[in-house]
Amino acid sequence: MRSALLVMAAVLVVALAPPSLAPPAHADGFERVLNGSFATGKTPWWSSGSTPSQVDNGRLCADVPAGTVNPWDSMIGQNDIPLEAGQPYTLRFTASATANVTVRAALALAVKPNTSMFTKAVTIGTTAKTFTLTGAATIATLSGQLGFQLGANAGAFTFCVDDVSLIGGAIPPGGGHDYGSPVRVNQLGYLPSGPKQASIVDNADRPLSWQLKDSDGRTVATGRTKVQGGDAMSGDHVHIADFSTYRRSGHGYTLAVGSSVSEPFDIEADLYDSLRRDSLEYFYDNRSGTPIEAAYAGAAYARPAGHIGVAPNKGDTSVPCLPGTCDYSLDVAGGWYDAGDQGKYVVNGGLAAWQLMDMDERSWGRPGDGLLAIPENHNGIPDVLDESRWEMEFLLSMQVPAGQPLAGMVHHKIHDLAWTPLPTMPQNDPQPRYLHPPSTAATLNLAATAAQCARVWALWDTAFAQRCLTAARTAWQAALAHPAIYAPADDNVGGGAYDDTDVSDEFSWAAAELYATTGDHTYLGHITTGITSAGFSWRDTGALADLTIVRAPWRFPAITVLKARARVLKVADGYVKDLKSQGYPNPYRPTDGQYVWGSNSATTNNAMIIATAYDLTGRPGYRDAALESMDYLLGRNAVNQSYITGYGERASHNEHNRIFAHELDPALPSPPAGSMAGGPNSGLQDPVAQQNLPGCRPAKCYLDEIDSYSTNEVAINWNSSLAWLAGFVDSLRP
Ligand code: 9MR
Repeated sequence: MRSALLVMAAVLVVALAPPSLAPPAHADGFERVLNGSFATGKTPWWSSGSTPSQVDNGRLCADVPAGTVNPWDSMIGQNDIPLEAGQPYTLRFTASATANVTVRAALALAVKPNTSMFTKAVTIGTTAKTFTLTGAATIATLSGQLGFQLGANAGAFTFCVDDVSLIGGAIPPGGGHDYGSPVRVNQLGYLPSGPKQASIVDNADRPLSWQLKDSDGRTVATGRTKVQGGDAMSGDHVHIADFSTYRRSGHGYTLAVGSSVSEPFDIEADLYDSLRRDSLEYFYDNRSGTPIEAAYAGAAYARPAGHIGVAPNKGDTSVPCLPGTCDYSLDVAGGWYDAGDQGKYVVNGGLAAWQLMDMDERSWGRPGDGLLAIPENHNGIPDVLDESRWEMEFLLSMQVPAGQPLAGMVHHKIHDLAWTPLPTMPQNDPQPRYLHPPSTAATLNLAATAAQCARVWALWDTAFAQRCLTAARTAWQAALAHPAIYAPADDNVGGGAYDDTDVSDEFSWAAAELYATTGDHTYLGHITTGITSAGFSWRDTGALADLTIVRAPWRFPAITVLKARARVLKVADGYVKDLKSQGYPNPYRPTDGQYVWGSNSATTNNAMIIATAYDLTGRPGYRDAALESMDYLLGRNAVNQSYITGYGERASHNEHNRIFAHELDPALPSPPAGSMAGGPNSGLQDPVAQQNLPGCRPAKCYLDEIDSYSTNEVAINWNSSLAWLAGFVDSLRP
């Protein structure tokens, strides 16, 4: 049967027709190619390294070199095409070349073992012709590849293609998602003394009966749901079951509604103990410039040091500026890799380091040393400070040295010249890396975090604290002298842009940190921002001024503290209301109805503000909302997904990452336990999302696929926020 299918798949019909003919009979199927007319440029089409390609007169044209041996030595193509096993597909395209050549159109698996579904040779001449080829897919995958193999022809030539279409499949684009049980719970579990709720997708407009069952299937509690109703962000009609009064610890509970049963969960006081450690140990696994040792990370995550100036690496011990921008090099080894890429960015690294240092300041150095599996865990210093110092040292190294133009300013970022493929281990990255020009935002980020560093390290290492303070003051002065140097939005090849053209919030945050550390009144007048319902992110840091004020209130004038406190509570109240107003307990409810890139970090950052309100007031409503935010992240959501690797039955594990690229190479691990996926994103900025999520409601715009970088990346500033929240909920233990 299998071989019969394969034979059928190989039988292809080739028809030649002029481009103007009416649509063929297959037009009732679904289009699977993105931008087949090249109307929006080249993306997401690619060409192999030897084959430069560009859009020319609305066609994609590739310059094929002479002398290639195999057809696949020179290619253009498109990946991330969803294919269904056994379904017929019709490929249609119009092509011409500067010589008479043989070209193979191939539908294959883009990932190992690169199985071919069909490959057909056609002869292309100098006059444009339209070709129609049909065949069947043999494998169900979201990682299909349509490729034009241009190699193994005699001389060099140019090949141009237009109006590419691949029609087929039964699942409509955006459909076919299996979200499992309609009964959605925190798949890790609940605290015995905490709120315990489930969200149930059901169209009934009357309450439904629920049963809480223990691991033996015995019913231990029953009740009726509350009809929450239509949920705007997911489009689901949702009921809520509340079993908070059940407080007995145990493993393997389930919640049943009718014939539907939830994923299993625990009720335990130490529920968050391992998550608070795993979410912090994520940073060790992402350290640059040092070997990652099996003794700490586990054998699967051990790897040689990346970017320490050893071939094929071209960084990071002596990194030059982008040509023409300055004429020195800096040793910027160390720090954490940002995300799925191996760039290092000051504004993002700064926020992540800030959140870790804030964890320490919140807990007064407890629980301290020995918490984490990292090399510094027996040095008498809190591990969370040790880990944040790994980044802090890198941030300090990005400051322009004295005597150079723009001295005291801070380089915005350092990253590869071009994007590397997935997977790429850091020690194998052959790309040249450059320092990108200083920006005011990066400079103020260093001013803020280095001032905080001076404060938290004063107790442990006065020399380091002093180094941080000097750097912070120098950066502040440099930013005042150069208040409007912005990182450009289009500097996004080989690394992210992290562009920001409003730094009034960074000035305010840095001033708050500098004042908190020094008590120097010159900074006070520069604190101009207060927290608003917009929350905070790497780009919008104004709210952090208020968080610093309420963190160290004795360092600020009483009236400043009173006002900051009132603002924090007001914003937290709004988030609690947002959480309660939704079918799934998310403290993030964007007013424009669109989820941002990294929406899960909006959830955790907003939950951090709610948790801060709890620290300030002790009101149980804030504690419960912070816990329920964890419910959302761990599975009580529109896609029944735990967004945290290693936690929950349906947990994300294919996040976009060059190191932990298990989905592409089974020999590599998935991201380590305690990694948080970016989460649903209305923007659909990557081809996998565009292929599989068109029309998605905001809370459902998510795919656990490695190529979906706009919904499923990991990042240091997201994990720092998760770590903060995990530390908070764990600290609620009696
Ligand atoms: O987190 C960033 C998000 O706010 C932006 O919208 C997005 C596009 O510019 O970039 C995100 O940051 C990415 C960065 O540019 C490169 N490294 C991976 C980051 C996470 O996706």
